[in-house]
Amino acid sequence: MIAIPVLPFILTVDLESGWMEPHTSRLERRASALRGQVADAPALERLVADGDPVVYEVLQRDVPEVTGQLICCTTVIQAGTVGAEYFMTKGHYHADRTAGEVYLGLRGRGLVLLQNEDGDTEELALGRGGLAYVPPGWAHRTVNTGEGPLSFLAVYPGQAGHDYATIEHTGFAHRVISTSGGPVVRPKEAGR
Ligand code: M6P
Ligand code: ZN
Repeated sequence: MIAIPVLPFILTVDLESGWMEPHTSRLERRASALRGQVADAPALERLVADGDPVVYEVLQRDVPEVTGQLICCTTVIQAGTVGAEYFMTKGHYHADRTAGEVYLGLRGRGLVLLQNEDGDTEELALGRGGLAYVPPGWAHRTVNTGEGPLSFLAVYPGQAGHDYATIEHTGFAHRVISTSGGPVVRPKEAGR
């Protein structure tokens, strides 16, 4: 494949809202996109029936999805819960397991859940100014544990691709639950 040349460009990222200009794509994921991923499926179906709210959106400046390019995007996850489980991204491995990623926290508070195919798991607290490093081969999901939107900038290799199927099949090993004492990370097997 011959890569289309990309000229240098500058993007403006609003450090509060995460809004990126000029973006060339905008992806919205609604509650229904989390089907099969949450502990409380009936709570999710109530949310879907009640208007299927946007849980998060991704603004991106597209570049060719090839080695050497860097994809830059911002994600804004709304505050909220499905049952007791905080709003979160679907999460994915990169189809190219040699591709890592960095997240720079802009606004709000959250956790990045990570796991690899050897069964290792990690969680990273993400807040304004925090840079979360996702090594190659680690699935990653971001959870908004705050009371307002969580926004962050992501940069990852052009050829990375998104593999959703592998992690949908196994699920993430941990859930992040809202309790009276604050956010708690629980093993998935513990249910709600
Ligand atoms: C970050 C990046 C994107 C990803 C987005 C939403 O911005 O990791 O590549 O698309 O979060 O996450 P997901 O693709 O898991 O829905
Ligand atoms: Zn990624």
